Amino acid sequence: MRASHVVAFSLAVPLLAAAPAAAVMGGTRSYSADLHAINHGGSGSVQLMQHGTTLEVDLRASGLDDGIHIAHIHGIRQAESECPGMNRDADHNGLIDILEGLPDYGPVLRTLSNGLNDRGTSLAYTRTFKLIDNGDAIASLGRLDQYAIVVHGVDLNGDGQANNPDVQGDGPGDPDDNEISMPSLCGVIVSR
Ligand SMILES: [Cu+2]
Repeated sequence: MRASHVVAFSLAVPLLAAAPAAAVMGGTRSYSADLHAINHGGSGSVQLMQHGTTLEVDLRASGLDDGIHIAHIHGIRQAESECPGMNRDADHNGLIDILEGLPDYGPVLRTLSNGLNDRGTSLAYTRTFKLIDNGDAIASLGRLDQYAIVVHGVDLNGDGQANNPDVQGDGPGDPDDNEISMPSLCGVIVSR
């Protein structure tokens, strides 16, 4: 895959400027999300521990199509972030692509994946992110239970790998045939 495809994917989902937020007080907040299949199969769960400005994320998933699986926290601050249903399939191709799902889960707020290196039919990682909420207008996420987690990567051409950003060869700008950005799992973050 050419690097330009990754750039195009990133630019397709611009980070919205978040509204100024109250600073997070001390202590630890715990959250979780059950991940459900959007397009093909699979399931998973995510545990999130927020200690001040540090976020520890433990993500488990299985039953995915083999290939590249990028994961993000999606959302719009102080708006309800949910997971899309098939009613979002605007072009009636039987898939909810990344743009069709945006009204529900919102834009990318935080990338959880390790570049394009999270691959396979299952995922299992624990990662720590610093300065996840440093109180300024851009980086502040506030409470995480207003967001959703989306795992991407669906094998659309049946070659056994979710790795092609332009299956139809009509240019990478159209998300309806992008195996890498195609959502595979989505889960709403809740407090626990
Ligand atoms: Cu995403």
